[in-house]
Amino acid sequence: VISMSWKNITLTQEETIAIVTLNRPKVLNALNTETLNELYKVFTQLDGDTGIRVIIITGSGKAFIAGADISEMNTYTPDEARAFSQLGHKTMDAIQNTGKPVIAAVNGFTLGGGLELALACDIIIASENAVLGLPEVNLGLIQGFGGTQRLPRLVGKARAKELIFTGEALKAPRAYEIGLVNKVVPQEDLLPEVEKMAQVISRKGPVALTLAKSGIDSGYDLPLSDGCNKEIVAFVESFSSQDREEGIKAFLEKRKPVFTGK
Ligand code: DAK
Repeated sequence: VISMSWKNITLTQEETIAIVTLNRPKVLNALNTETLNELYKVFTQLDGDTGIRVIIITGSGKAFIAGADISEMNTYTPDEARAFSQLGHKTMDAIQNTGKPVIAAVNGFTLGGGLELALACDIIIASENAVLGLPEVNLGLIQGFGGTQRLPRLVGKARAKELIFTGEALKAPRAYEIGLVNKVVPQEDLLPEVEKMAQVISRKGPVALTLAKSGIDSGYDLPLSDGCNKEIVAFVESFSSQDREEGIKAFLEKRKPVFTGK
């Protein structure tokens, strides 16, 4: 991992897994401009780091992220609001579009921009005490970091409208029932469980993971036949990789593969 000092986040590495932790616990890790800029930079760096196979994002203290920073937004002019929303989208896109799987380990309040950030990740695992919602209407706002687009794609239009119109937050078990989170685990098991899943994923072929991720994401909005055509192209690409050569060779030689991500 390229080491750099960050003000609002910390970056640690365990083997090939990077853990990005939001670290402004005094304001429940609220996302201000500086934090979004740091997240954008760290995800861009991790994307280019061949030593990293999986990225985990979590929050320090009693929140994952309690939303965009309300005190910073308080004084925004419409132009500043546009710039802030664009920075947020750029950051969420950097998270969604990295070729590496990203798991959100949501450990408490996951509200507003915090849930929008989790929605840009590939998988969300929640602790039992997590609370997830989009409360922007309480502030007379709508979502600014992709929530009106990513939430309906994940849980369906009617459920997304209910959550966005009422602003009511869901407890983790209900979030699991509607497919918003992949799994709910006891609070003390959250990071160990997420790391376990990250380790499983980190042993798979990196080229295949990248192609599978972009295939699912880019195909999702297309007609089925167009998505399937994209799959053919991606299959050929995986077939042409050294990872595929090694993966099949290792299977036939009854040993574990050593993938290089090439
Ligand atoms: N921003 C800034 N500070 C926050 C914050 C936030 N989102 N959430 C909490 N804090 C601060 C609190 O002000 C408090 O600071 P002090 O009073 O100690 O100085 C500290 O964190 C601890 O919070 P509490 O004392 O309130 O803690 P509690 O356990 O009592 O309550 C809570 C936790 C999460 C229920 C409560 O803090 C809360 O309701 N927070 C606000 C949650 C919320 O409404 N989040 C959504 C934010 S809106 C857009 C771009 C983006 C967005 C929209 C538009 N455009 C550019 C158009 C996105 C909007 C949002 O995310």
